[in-house]
Amino acid sequence: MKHLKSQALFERAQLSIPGGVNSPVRAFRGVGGTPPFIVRGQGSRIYDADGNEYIDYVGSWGPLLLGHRFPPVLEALNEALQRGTSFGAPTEEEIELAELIRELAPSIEMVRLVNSGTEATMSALRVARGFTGRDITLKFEGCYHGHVDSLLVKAGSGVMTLGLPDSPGVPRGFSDTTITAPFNDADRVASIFSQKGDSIAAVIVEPVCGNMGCVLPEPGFLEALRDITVRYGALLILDEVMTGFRLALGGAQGIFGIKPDLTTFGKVIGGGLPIAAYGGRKDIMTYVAPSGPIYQAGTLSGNPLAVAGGLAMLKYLKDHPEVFDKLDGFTARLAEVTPPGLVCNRIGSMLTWFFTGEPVRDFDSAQRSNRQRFGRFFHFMLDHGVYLPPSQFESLFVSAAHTEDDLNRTIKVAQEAFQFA
Ligand code: KE4
Repeated sequence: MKHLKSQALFERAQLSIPGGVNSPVRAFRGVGGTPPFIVRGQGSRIYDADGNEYIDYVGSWGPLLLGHRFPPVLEALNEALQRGTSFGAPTEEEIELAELIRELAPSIEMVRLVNSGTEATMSALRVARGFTGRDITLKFEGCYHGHVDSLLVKAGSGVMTLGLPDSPGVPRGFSDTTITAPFNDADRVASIFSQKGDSIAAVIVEPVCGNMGCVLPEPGFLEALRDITVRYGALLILDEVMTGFRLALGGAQGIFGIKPDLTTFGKVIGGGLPIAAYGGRKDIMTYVAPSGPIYQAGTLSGNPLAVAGGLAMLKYLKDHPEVFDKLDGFTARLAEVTPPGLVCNRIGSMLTWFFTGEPVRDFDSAQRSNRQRFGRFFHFMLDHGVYLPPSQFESLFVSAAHTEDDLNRTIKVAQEAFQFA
């Protein structure tokens, strides 16, 4: 494959944009090489500046559950565009989207729309602290909740990919308010609560991790978090920015039967437009300004175009729940390609191939994967037209736009790529 145009664009981009990208993980630092500059997408495919075509398993890092340029989303956007792009005033469509989120995710009694997953988790934490009057947050190593100052502590995703211990610029006072524990370690959580439980405002967790690669909760882990937060009067925040409306209509909380106090959403609910949300118990959410004293705001929150995209996505998923079974079956067949000696974690349309022989159940075991082998695997796949997330510590995403042909080609290339890597 030729990449001359992308190489020239990447060099030019680095003169004006840090690392040449507007989000670090896009720079291919985790796998080396030059990121293709994408010019368009259609269904399951993306096309780069050199005319190369790829089967896309990144899907904009999760939003494109229904593929690129999904017609109902495009139609909704075009219709909204005829009426304007932004008003900074309430609209009926924001009510519709809030009502639909409440209908599909029963733990949500009230919801506030924001513009990114980071904004959603940052706001949810502030609400948890304000509601409980406590300052401490418990998060899990390898979980990533956006670039919120206090959560950039042993975070996953790009932080893990770049091997950054944490991020400079986060004042000690912020990181001191965050305690971390290994994912799937309920005993450690219990020990932390026995010492500090009365000062913990919230536990925030990805119910299924996607940001250290795909790592599932072991039986009883999420239930243990629910029990202990109730016992100590702390809030349980499920960060479903990635899993929400991707793993199931009701998200991971529906699959695992966990009722959190607050939930954050993003990605899928915007259908590729910048939108996210946080919400949950009404008695908590009424503390949010202007109904309560906890301040949170946003110029473009509830933006009409983003809301139109989100409504089209969620309405389609509500009317076509069979999509989730298709995604699960498709991804299961991908998992069957995993060669002996390697690990594949997957659930629904999320999957990660780990280049390790041991089970991957937390940050430490994920870290022991062979990044060099993953890099070789990644580039073999890319050179053969299969575009995976450029990091061992991310999850790939299957979309409803992927076809039998996509699957068969991906399986064929992956079998060769595993041999090569
Ligand atoms: P954003 O601020 O990037 O919209 O969302 C942050 C976020 C919060 N919570 C979870 C569980 C997330 O996965 C994310 C963002 N996910 C990464 C991919 N692992 C976004 C990709 C990127 O940083 O460019």
